[in-house]
Amino acid sequence: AHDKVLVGLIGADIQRSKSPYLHEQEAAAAGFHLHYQLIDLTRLGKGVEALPELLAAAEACGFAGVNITHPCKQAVIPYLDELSEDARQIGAVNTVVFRDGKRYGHNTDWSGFAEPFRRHFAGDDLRRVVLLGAGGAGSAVAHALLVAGTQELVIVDQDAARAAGLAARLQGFFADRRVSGQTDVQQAMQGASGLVHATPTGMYGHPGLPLPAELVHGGLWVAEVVYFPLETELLQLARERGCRVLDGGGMAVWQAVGAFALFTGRAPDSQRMEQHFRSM
Ligand code: SKM
Repeated sequence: AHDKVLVGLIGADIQRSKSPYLHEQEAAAAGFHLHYQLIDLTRLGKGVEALPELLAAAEACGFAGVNITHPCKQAVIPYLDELSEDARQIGAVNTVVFRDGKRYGHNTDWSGFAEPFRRHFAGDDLRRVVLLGAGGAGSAVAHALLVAGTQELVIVDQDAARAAGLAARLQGFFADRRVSGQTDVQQAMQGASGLVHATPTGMYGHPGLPLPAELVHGGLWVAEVVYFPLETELLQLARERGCRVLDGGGMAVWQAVGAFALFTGRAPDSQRMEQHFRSM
């Protein structure tokens, strides 16, 4: 095929995104041309209100689809024709496919977390999992943790209403589990079997630990969503304490694996994409 596949990313402040490289390298390795265009609201001096105009422009230009990131993952929903069941449950979209004049919304963030999680922590204790962060990444990860079989999920967020709201929403879809919201991390961690971190703390520009160090002990498994840097303060501490750990790189790669397949209709080589990612 001599056609070039056009895809992109709509969001604010996205100049450091690794998506262009990940998608373009994978297409090149698979023997076709793909261009991944950053459509950066910050650069354009626009806000989420520009979404309908930017979606229409991408569609008119023949894009196969676009990824959607902060702050547009919820705002994009009214402009779509159809939503996948998982995107509907999560209430957020990170991948829009344009096909036959229609816009289809998907969420590959949750599957992006679920796949490396399944590979890495297969058979680990899912009795009581604490999730830090009820924002965009947190919502997708919470869904993934319940799909993976978590019995009791405790969602901690400084914003009590946000934690409780996400918990109530998910409880409705997973009636046989226990899902609760909480602001007190110390209380949440009592009896926890695993810990997942989905707040910005630990990212470049937001240094620090997302919970008191004394709450991290060797009996926990610890999964991180932050991937910039890959080795966060939390992961360093968890390793020192003897925890089994999973870094945020897996989710970053696997959300792209899912989006690439949706955009192009071809299954990418996930191992090759992971190698590309880790060599960046
Ligand atoms: O959900 C992903 C999105 O698909 C791509 C992205 C990026 O390139 O920064 C971040 C996440 O929101």
